[in-house]
Amino acid sequence: MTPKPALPHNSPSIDEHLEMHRRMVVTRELERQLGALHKAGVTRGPIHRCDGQEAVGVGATGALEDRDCVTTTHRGHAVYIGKGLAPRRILAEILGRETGYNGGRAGHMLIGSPVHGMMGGNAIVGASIPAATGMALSAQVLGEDRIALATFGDGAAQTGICHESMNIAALWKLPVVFLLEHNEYGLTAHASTQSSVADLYIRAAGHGMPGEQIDGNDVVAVFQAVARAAARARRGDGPSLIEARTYRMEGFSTSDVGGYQSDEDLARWRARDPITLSRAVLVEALGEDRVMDVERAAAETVAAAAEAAQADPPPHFVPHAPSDPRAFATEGR
Ligand SMILES: Cc1ncc(C[n+]2csc(CCOP(=O)(O)OP(=O)(O)O)c2C)c(N)n1
Repeated sequence: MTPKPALPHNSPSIDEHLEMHRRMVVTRELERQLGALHKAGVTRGPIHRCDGQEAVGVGATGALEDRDCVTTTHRGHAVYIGKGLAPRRILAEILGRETGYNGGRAGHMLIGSPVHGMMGGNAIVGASIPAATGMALSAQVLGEDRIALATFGDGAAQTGICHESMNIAALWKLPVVFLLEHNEYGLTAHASTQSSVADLYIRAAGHGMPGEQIDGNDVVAVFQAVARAAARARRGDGPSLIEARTYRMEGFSTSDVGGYQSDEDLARWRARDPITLSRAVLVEALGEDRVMDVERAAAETVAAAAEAAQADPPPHFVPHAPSDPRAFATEGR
């Protein structure tokens, strides 16, 4: 039997770390802008913010190649930014403008950009998991050198389709990484009311694949874990499950009135803010000025993007023939 090549070095360079830091700050600023735009009545429908969870989506996508495919959930802004989508076009999409990635028709939960390997957020809980599994099957069948990564929440981890996907991925050694973003809540229900076990990574053993639990607020730890799992998938050794422990710092969505998260938990996790943790390491290595410059530029980019996107035109609707029943469905909107 040919010996397996040694694992590549899995740590990000300091420049890669700085770029992930920048992307986390962009994501945080995006969330703040969206919160303000929602309050001002500029956005339609609820928005699911990922404040405090930026390290998961950004660190994971930082460890992938551009050609790799990613699926995400209703809370996917960090994944969009991590995969290289532009804040201006994300905001335009959320504001329902023609310049958005999907012509202003996707809203904030369903943004996709196949050229970036961003194969879509998904509002159906659990649905990002079989979608990525299918993309991994496609890569395997076509002999293409790319892997798929599914991000999903602890609520989604309780769905049947999650286990069906993991079972077939492990059986067929599909090149997929299952990244469980455990933020302790599904809607307003704490994870302890939804799962028979507290540590969800142990379920990997039941499917015969490696599983590990990591600090989801440490962007370098997320990068390293996903890099290891991606290398395994690329070697043809099959899937892995990574449980990234983090915490949801805002409500379930902008419609959430809150009151069910304890002040102690919020304070404990606020002290472990992923951007603060990352900044400390970077300031030590690169000096405060360099890091602050990057953060300032990131905030300016998002502020300018929000302004520009609001001035963009609405989607161009093609009128339907009067006999087309869809014409009635859009009447009066
Ligand atoms: C199949 C399905 N069931 C229920 C819902 C309603 N719903 C939307 S988000 C959510 C909770 C999801 O929790 P989790 O997977 O932990 O993600 P989080 O919101 O914490 O990021 C539920 C039940 C849905 N969108 N789809």
